[in-house]
Amino acid sequence: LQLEAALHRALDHGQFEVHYQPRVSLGTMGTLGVEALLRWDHPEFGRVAPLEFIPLAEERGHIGTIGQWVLGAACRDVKRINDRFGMALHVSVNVSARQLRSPDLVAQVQQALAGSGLPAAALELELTESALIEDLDQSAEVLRGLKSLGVRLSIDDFGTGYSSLSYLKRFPIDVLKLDRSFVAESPAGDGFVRAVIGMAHALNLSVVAEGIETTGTMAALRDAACDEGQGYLFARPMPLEELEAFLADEE
Ligand code: G
Ligand code: G
Ligand code: MN
Ligand code: NA
Repeated sequence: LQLEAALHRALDHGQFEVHYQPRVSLGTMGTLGVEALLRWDHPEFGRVAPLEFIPLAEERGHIGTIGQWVLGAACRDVKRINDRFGMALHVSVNVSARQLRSPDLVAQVQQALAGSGLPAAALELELTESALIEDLDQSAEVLRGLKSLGVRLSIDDFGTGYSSLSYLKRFPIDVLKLDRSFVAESPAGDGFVRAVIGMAHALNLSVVAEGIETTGTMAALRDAACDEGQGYLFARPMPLEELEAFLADEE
């Protein structure tokens, strides 16, 4: 209850910050983009985990306002980085089930792009399989609206749910993100991982492996033709200033 009241005021009190985790090409090892991950630091409760406050925000109807703020901040920050470094990084923003059900999502995304000047092709929205299959017809309609703006769409946490690829026939998905449990449990490069990557490629999807922590895992995924990686081996999620230092180092 206390947490809910605090969450209600968090935006106005400037307690949210977007952190960014690099996504790296397994071919060139260069950074291609970043995932936006929301952080909440409360003066009393300290750092509250997204796994705790995102469900609360969804339940209490705050996710729309928070989600819009994240979209705006992420587009603005990455536009600034691209201008400053002469790069063309993309940014991925997580979209929860309730956001996907909202009639405002397409307009919010359009507004974040227009307000920042970030090209639509540089924005990716991460959706989960479970959110998509809640209502297949409504999801299909929202996804069509999002695609007509020119943004990219990815399936997040792949390997944790049904892990069906069949719905990809009806949805315009561009990227498959393998969940870190899937990456950790399947000895990378085993038949299962290879089959999923092969199927994704046959469907013209690009594949990102999450949660890469060791060079062994990275090498095996690269051998399995996985396109990109994300994980502590490359970098942790970090504030904007640290990301700028990270990119400056990389140059
Ligand atoms: O860094 P990590 O603990 O941050 O993130 C945990 C989970 O919280 C992620 O799986 C992600 O799906 C979710 N999450 C992080 N930031 C956001 C956000 O801005 N919006 C939504 N909807 N979920 C987020
Ligand atoms: O949205 P999603 O569930 O995919 O969010 C990714 C989560 O994974 C975030 O909480 C992020 O902080 C976390 N993460 C990113 N890289 C690693 C990693 O290499 N190891 C572990 N354990 N967690 C990671
Ligand atoms: Mn994600
Ligand atoms: Na994931």
